[in-house]
Amino acid sequence: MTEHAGLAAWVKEVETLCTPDKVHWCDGSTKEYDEMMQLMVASGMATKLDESSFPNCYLFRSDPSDVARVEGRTYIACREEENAGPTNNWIDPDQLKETMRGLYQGCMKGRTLYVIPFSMGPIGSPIAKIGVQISDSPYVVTNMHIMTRVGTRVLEVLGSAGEFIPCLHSIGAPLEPGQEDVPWPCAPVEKKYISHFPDENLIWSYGSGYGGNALLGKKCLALRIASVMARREGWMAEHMLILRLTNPEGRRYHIAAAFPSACGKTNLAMLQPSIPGWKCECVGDDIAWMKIGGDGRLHAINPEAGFFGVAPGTSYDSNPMAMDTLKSNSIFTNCVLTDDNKVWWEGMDEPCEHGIDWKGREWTPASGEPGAHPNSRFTAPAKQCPAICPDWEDPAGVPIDIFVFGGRRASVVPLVRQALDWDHGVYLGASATSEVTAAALDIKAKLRRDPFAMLPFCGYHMGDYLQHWFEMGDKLGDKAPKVFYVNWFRKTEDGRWLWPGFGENARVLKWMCERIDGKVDAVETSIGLMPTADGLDLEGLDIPAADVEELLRVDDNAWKAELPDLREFFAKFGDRLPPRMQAQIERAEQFQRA
Ligand code: SAT
Ligand code: MN
Repeated sequence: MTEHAGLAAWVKEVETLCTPDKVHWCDGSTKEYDEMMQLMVASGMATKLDESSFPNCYLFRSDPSDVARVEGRTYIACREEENAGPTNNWIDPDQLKETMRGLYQGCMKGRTLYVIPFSMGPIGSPIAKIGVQISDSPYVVTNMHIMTRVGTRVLEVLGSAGEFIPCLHSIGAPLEPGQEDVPWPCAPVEKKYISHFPDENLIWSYGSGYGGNALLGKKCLALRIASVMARREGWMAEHMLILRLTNPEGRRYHIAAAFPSACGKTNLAMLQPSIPGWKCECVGDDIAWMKIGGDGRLHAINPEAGFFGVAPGTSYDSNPMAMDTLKSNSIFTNCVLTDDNKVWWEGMDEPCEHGIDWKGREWTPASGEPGAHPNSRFTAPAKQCPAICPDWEDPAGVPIDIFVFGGRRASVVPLVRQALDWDHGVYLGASATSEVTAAALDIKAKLRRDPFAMLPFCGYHMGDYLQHWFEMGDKLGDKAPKVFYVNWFRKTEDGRWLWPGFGENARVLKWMCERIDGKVDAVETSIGLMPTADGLDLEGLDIPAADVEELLRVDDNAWKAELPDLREFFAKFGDRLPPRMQAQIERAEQFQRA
């Protein structure tokens, strides 16, 4: 319970509206977690995995309709439609609330209402924020235990009048007396709503029990609502991993990097450098909150406490650190259950001959469909990662030296380049583009523009967001991080990878560190500052000189061919496109005309 009158009143109000059978205040304890898991095993929602291979781990199978975020049902309900901008869905807040109140009416009948007090960021950190989620899903409670800091300590920090972000969630599946429950209750897609009311820091989610739709601390609070707060208050909430790189002399560099999905963000966050003497540690794999510190530099915290990672493709080969993290105390959703009660997914080191697929059907490799859903997930405590940075919970955060943007492009975009200056860096982040398919050549692939990897996560007008980036640069001045753009995914015309990726990406990060220390020269080109022929440390790497040349080649004609589409994309922002972005587009056009 709480001494906070505002919180108590809100919980009472929701209880009256949603009419649950019971109310449970979460204390965040291990006992609470274990009891809820036992409850879900008993009800058939969860399967306990083999205790010797996966201690304290559980598998869940969602409803086949409830497997990912629903961007089409996600709303930014600010007062003025204009302020949501062209990249968000908008509904008038009063109207949306009326619709949703209708849905919430009696929606927790037959269920328990859980009150989940949580902190995004180390409890008490000046960068952290407190949220309170109400949910009728025990699956959500256990995931929130891993992904955030839940419990009584949060209520203590909140005190009797502290500020919190109310996050209301229901799976939207009331139980009538005598009605039998299903393993994964949820509402049909046309009744799902993931709603944000940024003018009052409020989140209302209905109808889904999955991932970012339901774990409201993550994308809803830490990105959509926080991005609005950050702009208002002069800080940054970004869809970025955070890592610390230490060189052989012990000098530390902190990197924050944004990539669209399917570009190996989690792998980069847990990179194991191939070059001798260099060490990499993970601070966060998905979200960075950054504030200017007393030293004038930008300091970042990871607001989360766990990893909600895509399972398929994760293996000892691609990401041993993630594999070691998820070995215990983890939750798996929509993976294959093997005959010996372990989990499996496509791309794991060993093949699986027989098991139960994510839909609960018998499965073999001959079944003709993936056994694990492509968006199947692991929820694992960050502190279990062998590469976690010892300072990952430092309330002051880590000082960011370098921003990295990137995307997946088979052609045109070189392995690495440095922005000419801050404004050019903002232009690089804003023009980030990735192939939706893993097709061999760009011509066949569909390109998705995803500025700063924030397209589905920016809680206000993207044009204003770009302006906020420019203004942060003005505030930071010469203490601003240096900006780079990478592409690990270049291919030859016949589809061969040009760059080995994974641990070898440390060579590119090393070049960035040497650039900021002024240790290596760069070549100025029309698209930025490029490594010189011998700029990258390629020692011990078996790669043909011609491939390196191709990886670093600037094809002005190809760049020129992309500019009309980019201009069209930016035109969507209308008169909210910052003049400084306009100037960058014109600069690019001029260069490529010359
Ligand atoms: O489902 S989440 O939003 O938490 C993960 C993702 O889509 O990136
Ligand atoms: Mn993400």
